Amino acid sequence: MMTRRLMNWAAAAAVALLGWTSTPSQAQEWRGWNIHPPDYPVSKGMDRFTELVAQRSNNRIRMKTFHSAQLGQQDEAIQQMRLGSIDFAEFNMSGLNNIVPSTQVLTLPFLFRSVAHQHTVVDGPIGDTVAEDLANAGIVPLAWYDAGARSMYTIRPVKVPADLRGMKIRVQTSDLWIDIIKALGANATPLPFGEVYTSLQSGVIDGAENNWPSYESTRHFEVAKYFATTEHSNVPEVLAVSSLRWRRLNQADKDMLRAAARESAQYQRQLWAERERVSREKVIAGGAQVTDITDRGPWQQLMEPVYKKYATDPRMADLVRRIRETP
Ligand code: GTR
Repeated sequence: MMTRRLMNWAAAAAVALLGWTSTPSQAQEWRGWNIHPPDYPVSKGMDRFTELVAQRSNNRIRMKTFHSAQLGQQDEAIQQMRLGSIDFAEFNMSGLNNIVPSTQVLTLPFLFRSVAHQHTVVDGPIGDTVAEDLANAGIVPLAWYDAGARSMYTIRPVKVPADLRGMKIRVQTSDLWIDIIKALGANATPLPFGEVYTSLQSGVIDGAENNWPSYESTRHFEVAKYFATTEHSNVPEVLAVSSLRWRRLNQADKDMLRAAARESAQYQRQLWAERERVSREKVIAGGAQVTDITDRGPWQQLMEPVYKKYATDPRMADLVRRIRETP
């Protein structure tokens, strides 16, 4: 039987060992995933984050972000984060919908009333709840990034939902997104982001949906020039760390990383608002035909079955209610 003294010694040794695995002096190299090119607001936000962390850790935590999906497409990157072969990343909630159900709530169509409303929700207790669920799935969110409103763009003009009927619309890997597109009367085709341009070109799909900056940076406007401002979802994004990496950090490093991520999010949000305007101008100059949807009522009404399927489970219904009640 262990004596009390021996037990104390064993506990102290365990604590020392834990401390050793995260000794402050040990240099660490972190690999980061990003889907966007280096000049995109997300990329600049991530660069700001890694600079702040390098400064504040005296170069002990050295992070390198591989921009432009160099480490693979989104679905692979999510798996790699959960396995710890990618240490940090910036993800849109849509790709996480099938893995962490509460992310579906933040993806639901026509839910957020404004950018300010969305910031209050994600930066508050509701955002924390979703973040906790993500952390339990191996992805620890540190800060929420903006991704604006997503709209439809197609190879033929779309003014009312009926115009979409029978069209093949690209979606991310998400059952919720498949159901949103179905509810609009179109056919959903899940495809990686990096395959959308050629799929539009070859006729595999007739359209996709995204925000102004992605429509512009990917040059999708060259092959699907009709953009209808449906603004059907304001699904946000997170800057996150693999939980395998996170668990090995001491509290001081965790606090430092969180603060740096939040500062980078402030910067990313400023860049985002500006880039939305610039991208809109660029695509119009490049030949995009914009249909301004002024009455979103008919689009919104079609989303009833989506809410029935995804927002009636008591936990989801409660989150939706709390989001709606958030001023
Ligand atoms: C972009 C988003 C990416 C990815 C992409 C897509 O707007 O920033 O993370 O979700 O859309 O549609 O695959």
